[in-house]
Amino acid sequence: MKDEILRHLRYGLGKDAAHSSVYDWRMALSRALRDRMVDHWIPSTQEAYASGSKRVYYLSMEFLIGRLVEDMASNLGLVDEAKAALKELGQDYETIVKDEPDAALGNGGLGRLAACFMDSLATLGIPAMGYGIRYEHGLFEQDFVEGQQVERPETWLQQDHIWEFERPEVQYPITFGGHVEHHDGKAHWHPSETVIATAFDTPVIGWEGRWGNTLRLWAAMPTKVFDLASFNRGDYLAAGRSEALARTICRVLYPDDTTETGKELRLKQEYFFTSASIQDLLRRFLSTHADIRTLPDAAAIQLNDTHPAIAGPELVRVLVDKHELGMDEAIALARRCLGYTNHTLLPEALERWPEWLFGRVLPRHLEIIREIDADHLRRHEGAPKILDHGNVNMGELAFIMAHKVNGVSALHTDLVKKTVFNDLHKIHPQRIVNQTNGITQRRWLKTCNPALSGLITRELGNGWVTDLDLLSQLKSRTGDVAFKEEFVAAKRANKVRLANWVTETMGISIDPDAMFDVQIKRIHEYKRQLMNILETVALWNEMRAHPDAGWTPRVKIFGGKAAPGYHVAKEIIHLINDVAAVINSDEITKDLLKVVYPPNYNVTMAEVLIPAADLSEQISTAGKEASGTGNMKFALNGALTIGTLDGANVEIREHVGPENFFLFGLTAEEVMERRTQPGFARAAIEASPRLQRVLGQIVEGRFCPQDQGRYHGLVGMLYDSDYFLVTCDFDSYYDTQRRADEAYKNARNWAAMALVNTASMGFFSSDRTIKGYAHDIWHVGSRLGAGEE
Ligand code: 26V
Repeated sequence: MKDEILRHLRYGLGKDAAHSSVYDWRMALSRALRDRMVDHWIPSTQEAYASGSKRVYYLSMEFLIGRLVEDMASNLGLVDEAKAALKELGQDYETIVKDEPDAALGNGGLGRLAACFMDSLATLGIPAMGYGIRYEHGLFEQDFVEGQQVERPETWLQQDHIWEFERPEVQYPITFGGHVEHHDGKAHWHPSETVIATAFDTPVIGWEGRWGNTLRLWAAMPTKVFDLASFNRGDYLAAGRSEALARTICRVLYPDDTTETGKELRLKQEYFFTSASIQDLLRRFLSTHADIRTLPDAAAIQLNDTHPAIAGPELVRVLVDKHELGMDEAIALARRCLGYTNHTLLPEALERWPEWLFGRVLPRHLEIIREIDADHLRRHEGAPKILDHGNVNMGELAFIMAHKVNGVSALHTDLVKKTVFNDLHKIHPQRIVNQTNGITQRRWLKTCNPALSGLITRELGNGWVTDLDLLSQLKSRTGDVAFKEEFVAAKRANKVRLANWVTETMGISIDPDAMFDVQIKRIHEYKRQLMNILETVALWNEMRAHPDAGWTPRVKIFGGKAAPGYHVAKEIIHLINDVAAVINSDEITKDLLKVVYPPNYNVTMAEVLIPAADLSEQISTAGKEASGTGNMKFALNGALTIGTLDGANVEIREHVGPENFFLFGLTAEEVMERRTQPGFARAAIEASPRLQRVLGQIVEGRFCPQDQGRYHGLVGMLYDSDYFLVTCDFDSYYDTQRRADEAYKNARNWAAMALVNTASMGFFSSDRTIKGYAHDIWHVGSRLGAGEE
């Protein structure tokens, strides 16, 4: 390893060791690791190709992969070797690891899920390819200026993305606009714009390098650098048009995961990566198969939400316009390839395109969608339509074009059947299935929490790394005082690590023996960070009134970004920061309560916060969080959950047992019922003197004396509408927090509950999730050991 690092330093980077920076060392180390990856990757790729086995194509607009050095070193079993080699070279492994930018090609849960799935697919030896976009700028970086969020562009590609291989030979034209002519019984699309999609491949190597898959991200290039003919004609704009489109199409990840639907560039991004992926998988298929009708035996295409839903019409277009299949046959064939995962019920996040816009960008696809609607209506009278009220409904399109549709937790799948897709579910009662989300324990325990994972491996061996159910053996250890002490010591070490980081980066000192209470996720009204900060103020009031009442000291930790255009979410951020400033400078409560909100929450920060958490905040309005995956990461790392019966919380509680979970709040059914009662919010506030007081303080400007009206709108909204029922759940949330306080005082018992949480998380491995998809939806198997067959 040492020689390899030096070789890359010298011949890859043109540097000598004496004059190398941390960056140079990281590049050299990464290159050395990548070489080893390739040694696993190429045989897997060859095997998949030679065996002709069915492949999974996971189409996702987002892959939130974070840093890769540690993951790659860990999966290859090279961590110790790398550390030792660097040490001999006078370099520190940790420093080098920290130099890597966090690849943030996603917004949140949906993108991180895709990254966990890639790890599990490779570990399970399932031939698969992830397809996405190589954004030049990932999710914006967040800063706080006087407590308010400001966004800065993210620039990860200003450094070499060391893991990828550019594939200039893999290129496809992607066309937009123009018009369609019909003659000789055929459709001819004459597009007005073209860009070239070109591939960049990152190897994804599973545990112990047993199998390797590819994450193929598409970048856009102009067709010709310069259209000389147009230029000479004096058409200067046309000469640069393809160049301009190519430059914008992969420029930036859309940072809004709810409202920013209906933007033309977004539609072009979606079609760009979907069409490239479909062309690519068809080329691969046709290089070894003669009959296009056997495509479903070779390709399972999974749509991560509706963003790639244009895959249905695109596949039909190629089958009909190029391969001359009949429309009905093409639709049926495409359906056998496609699966669709729904990730949200929020109406504002369901994609709809105005028909006029859609037809302008993709005229041929609009015709095909009309045919799909007609075909479906012929078979199912009165069925919901894709084209409705002047809109193209991408949810209906994905549903109708998929042979299986899945929700991401038991409750969510149930609600998908009862609400958004109720009518379609009645027509196709077998189509909707559940695949509860999962997380990869390789990143979310093994690498991010060496203290705990080392202890577990010492006790159980390392089988849990690929079989998380083995953790259940830890359940018998809840009475083992010595083991529990080590379990607690691991948590404490992680808390000290976090406390030091908070002091260094924010200048706030926090006590590692206080309860670390953490809410990290995108800022959204339905996730109710607002309820958390209101509860914080209520607790502070009580602490000030009775400072000697034997309080459990707490550190309230927040992390998360708001979409740049989401005004209310930004107000909530501002309020949290205003409250933090006042509470953190209060002499009376200084040993009892702190509020910490480090800016720029991302995957890397999660890897530090989650192992250090005692209490995990999963407090969404019931029925709104499709699954959640942070909830699983916390429980795996031995945090207890305070949460509602929402998303996967329901299943987490079943697995850990109700006595090891702090449940509160209305159920999804009660939520719907309560909303029908006029004035429910005002009534809830009037019934809660505690909440009234907190809201009064905020309105009076207690936390913003220089700008007293700042939160009038926010508080007014709670009185008048409160769609997410913060007011209704407030008291039960407050009381449950105090139950958590009491429980925390009994350190032994808390440790036992925490241990049961860790021990019960086997089900939430993304390995289990992927096996579910492979069996129920994709009908693919593992190639592990297949070489010796
Ligand atoms: C929607 C849109 C709309 C157009 C602009 C860009 C954009 C980006 C993302 C989305 C989809 C958001 C849906 C989502 O992230 N759902 C989350 O999925 C997680 C994985 O299944 C799940 O754990 C979370 O509960 C769910 O909120």
